[in-house]
Amino acid sequence: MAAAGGFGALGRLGRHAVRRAAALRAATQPRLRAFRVSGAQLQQPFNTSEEKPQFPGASAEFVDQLEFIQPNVISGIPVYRVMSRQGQIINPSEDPQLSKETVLNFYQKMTLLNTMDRILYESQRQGRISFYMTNYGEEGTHIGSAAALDSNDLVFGQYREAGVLMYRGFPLDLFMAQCYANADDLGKGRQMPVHYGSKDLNFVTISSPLATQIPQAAGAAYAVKRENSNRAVICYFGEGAASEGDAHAGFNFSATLECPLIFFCRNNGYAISTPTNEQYRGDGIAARGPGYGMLSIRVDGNDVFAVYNATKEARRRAVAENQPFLIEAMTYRIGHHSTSDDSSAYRSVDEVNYWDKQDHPISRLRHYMTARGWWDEDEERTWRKQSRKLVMEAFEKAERRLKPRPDLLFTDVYNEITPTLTKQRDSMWRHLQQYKEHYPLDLYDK
Ligand SMILES: Cc1ncc(C[n+]2csc(CCOP(=O)(O)OP(=O)(O)O)c2C)c(N)n1
Ligand SMILES: [Mg+2]
Repeated sequence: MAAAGGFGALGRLGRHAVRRAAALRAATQPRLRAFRVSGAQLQQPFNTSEEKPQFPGASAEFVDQLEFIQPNVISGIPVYRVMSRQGQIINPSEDPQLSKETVLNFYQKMTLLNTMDRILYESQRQGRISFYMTNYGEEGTHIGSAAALDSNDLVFGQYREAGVLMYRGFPLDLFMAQCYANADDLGKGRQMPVHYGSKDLNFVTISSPLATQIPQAAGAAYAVKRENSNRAVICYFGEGAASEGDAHAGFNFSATLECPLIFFCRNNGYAISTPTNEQYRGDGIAARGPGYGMLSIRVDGNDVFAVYNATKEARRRAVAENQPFLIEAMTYRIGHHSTSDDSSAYRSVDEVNYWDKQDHPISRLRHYMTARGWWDEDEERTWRKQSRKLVMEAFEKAERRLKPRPDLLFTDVYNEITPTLTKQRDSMWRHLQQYKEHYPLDLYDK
């Protein structure tokens, strides 16, 4: 209706008259927007009597010296942390004071993810699944951030955030079903391994093209704000994906539309073989926040409490004030990029070993727990055995399960299957009938 009325008016009055009328309306009507209006971003009042810049695009003073703005004037945005590498709380007022039960849950989720990664990685090496991506070294970013959200907050992931889904309660059976593309897979076997999704857990299905989730998350956060539903959206991405044009679109839309969105960048040092010093020339990803008018912070991603505190506060303010936040979590990708990569071709074993042995999110949390008498060697041994058993059981079950019925390939895009798809489906069945000796149809659901 509004669009039809608009075009009709355009025809009658002409484009300029419509623009003038709109400008007049805007100038004479009080601002009706219910949402936050940040003082810093308001234009300065229009006042031609003063010798000040009147450009609508910036609030600024004139200067009479030619000077370029230096990038990185402040050398290095600081890294917020709560715990030292030995798991000691540095500033007691920053201690989130989580209960023993909560901390043990963090630890168990981080280590379970690690165990699942080892088994699925090996399974790919043995040719049992087609592909895998490990999360080694980034467990703190997943669990710390996931724990700081409400369960109905919407998650957009990149692909290396399996711990977020695990924290939300996605069972091992479903992780395995997805990687095996078996009949229990929620995606019905249509995606590559690690492209998880769960409508029940508010986790949007992963898609391979980098950074597409960033503008989608901005759109979703805008919708959430319009619903006034007290929900936030979180969008995870790598420092490599942040170089995509889509990242700019997502950042700018969410800032200008004032959306309750947490941009969570996992800066793990590499985008496949591209190190960060070839990825960008500014001060990481956090430095881009001010350019978009976003509140930003850099945190130690290997400190699960620092990630938790930063995400919790960003989430609280994003919803209360309707504005996006940018968190850059500094971490290190200990594993290869994926099973299609061999990282020894572009980085040293010493470098990887440093992060694995001396600055690991799991050992840091374990130091913290041990110092409190919450965990010891015996408990560690028992849990390692128990978690391995849980993963192996799910793994064996997934491997035995049949594959999804082949004709599911044609469902779920349209509510009702279209004539063209019906033709293709029938032709597939004829083909399978004719050449059945070439297809292992007994491995598929009937
Ligand atoms: C549009 C697009 N370009 C390239 C790729 C290939 N690709 C997949 S992952 C990746 C690197 C991404 O690195 P980063 O965002 O830092 O995430 P990380 O893998 O380090 O977690 C690239 C180039 C892709 N999937 N999509
Ligand atoms: Mg990366």
